[in-house]
Amino acid sequence: MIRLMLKVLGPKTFIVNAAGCMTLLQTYPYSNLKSGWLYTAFASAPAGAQGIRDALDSLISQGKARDEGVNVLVLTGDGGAYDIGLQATSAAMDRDLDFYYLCYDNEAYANTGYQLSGATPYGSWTTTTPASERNPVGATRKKKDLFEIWKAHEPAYLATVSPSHPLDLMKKVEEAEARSGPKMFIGFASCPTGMGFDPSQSLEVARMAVETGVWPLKKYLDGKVIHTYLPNRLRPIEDYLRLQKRYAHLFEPLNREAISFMQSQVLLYWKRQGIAYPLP
Ligand SMILES: Cc1ncc(C[n+]2csc(CCOP(=O)(O)OP(=O)(O)O)c2C)c(N)n1
Repeated sequence: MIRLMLKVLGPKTFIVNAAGCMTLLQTYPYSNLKSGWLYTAFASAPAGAQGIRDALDSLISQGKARDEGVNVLVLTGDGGAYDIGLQATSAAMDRDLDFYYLCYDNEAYANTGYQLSGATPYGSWTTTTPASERNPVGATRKKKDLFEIWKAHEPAYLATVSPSHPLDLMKKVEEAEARSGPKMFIGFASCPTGMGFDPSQSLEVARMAVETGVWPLKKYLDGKVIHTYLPNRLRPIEDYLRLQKRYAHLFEPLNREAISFMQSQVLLYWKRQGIAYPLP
């Protein structure tokens, strides 16, 4: 997703990163990116982005730097976006900061061993929600709806993306480019280590998240939410769950009740969008 995004935005993109797996893309003084990079404290990436944007604008207005159209991009995991950095993100959106934000959502605090985050869905194993006799489900809370939380701020652009749908992703970034203000992206991030599958299945897992309706592809602009990809019919949620070890406890022994609940939640989401998919 980062590669696709940077293909559109170009190397003149300054990345501001909070602690997480992607921090390891840069090990000072080495870099595998052409972009600039600022590593901030966990909760403050959007505040760091404000600093970079202001510094650039100030240098340009003083004639000390040429305006080369440098973009500022915040890159954080879901722990950073949904939880610890939510306040800083809200404030940056409130100030109408002109920046991009990619939350790569692997649905847990992955870098520290896959602990429960606000993005962890019901039924997922994490190291802090292990399935047990007392709690055979794993995580028992609903995933926070970050799209709706961000949407309430009315950012210039907001979209969900998936690496399994690269053209959808790139088109959205292109569309966002034409706008000034907060340009917010939430991307499904397959995590082989935490979710539990072979890395070669990463795209398959991401695609299945979309085809089961678990990960809707949508955008919000000019006051409207538009779904950018509608599966003809939904694949059963089991097809998605069975690919990942984090859901293995739901099948051994079979927990029909939990799986049916998860399926009903997916259908409910789409029903609320005005799309009545039949039970797959
Ligand atoms: C204030 C603070 N608390 C805890 C940590 C330890 N820490 C480093 S990365 C990380 C997990 C980040 O999770 P997420 O934002 O979901 O990104 P991911 O690890 O999934 O890439 C944590 C807890 C930290 N760096 N700073």
